[in-house]
Amino acid sequence: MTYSFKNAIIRKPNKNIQNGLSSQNLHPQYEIVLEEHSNYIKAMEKAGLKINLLEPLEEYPDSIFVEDPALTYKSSVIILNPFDPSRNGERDIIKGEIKHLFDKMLFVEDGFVEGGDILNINNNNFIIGLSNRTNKLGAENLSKILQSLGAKVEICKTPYDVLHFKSECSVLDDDTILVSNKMAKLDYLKSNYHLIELPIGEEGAANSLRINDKLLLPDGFNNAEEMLSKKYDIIKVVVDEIAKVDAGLSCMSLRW
Ligand code: CIR
Repeated sequence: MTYSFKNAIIRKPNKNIQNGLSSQNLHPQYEIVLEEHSNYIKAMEKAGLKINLLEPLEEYPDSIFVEDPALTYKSSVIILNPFDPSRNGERDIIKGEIKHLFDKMLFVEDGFVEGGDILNINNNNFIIGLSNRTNKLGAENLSKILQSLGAKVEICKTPYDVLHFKSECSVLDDDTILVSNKMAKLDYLKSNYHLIELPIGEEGAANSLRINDKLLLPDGFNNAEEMLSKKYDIIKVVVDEIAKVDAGLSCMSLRW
């Protein structure tokens, strides 16, 4: 099952988070981010995860978003290649910090690919979304690595105005994906999976996190909550401050 996890890697926020990349030029306050982050960790623990906490990296404002420089798959970890120069160096640091947690470490050497553009659907099928952060070369190189580990991979396009493929979709069950209305239009998703579409205005809820028997849902999306609480045991997590740097629930951890 894609959502059956025991462990997570999370990095403590750094005081420079106010200088993180932000499409709206917003600057989150460190103290508020810290509070949101601490509640995020509590929610992950409640969902049954053991947390491996990494130290903050002041020189990398976006480094709490550990999902982007690495990808876990089975007992392996693949070190990716973040596109933005302000983030690329994160890969060289995280590889030394997490190596001991996995049996095998593999590397995407050429082309750019960020974890936010990679959707693991049922531990067998991956979608890599081409975006402003993930290019064809990076996606193809990652695809080769994943295939060598036994996975099937489809390379799709992230809608042009969505930062990462997973900014607006997430796995709910092995064949069910929660999507924004934009993502619901993608042919590959439509024809292969059962999609649950969120109402317009609640796109942010699509970056939810199914972990074991819980569904972590960003706070503030009432329709999404009402819809999903019929089937899922929801933990609401406030990410309003972190959202100022275009981030949500999935990007703050690596799960396996
Ligand atoms: C960035 O633009 O790289 C960060 N401010 C946000 C990264 C969010 N990551 C993700 O959705 N996987």
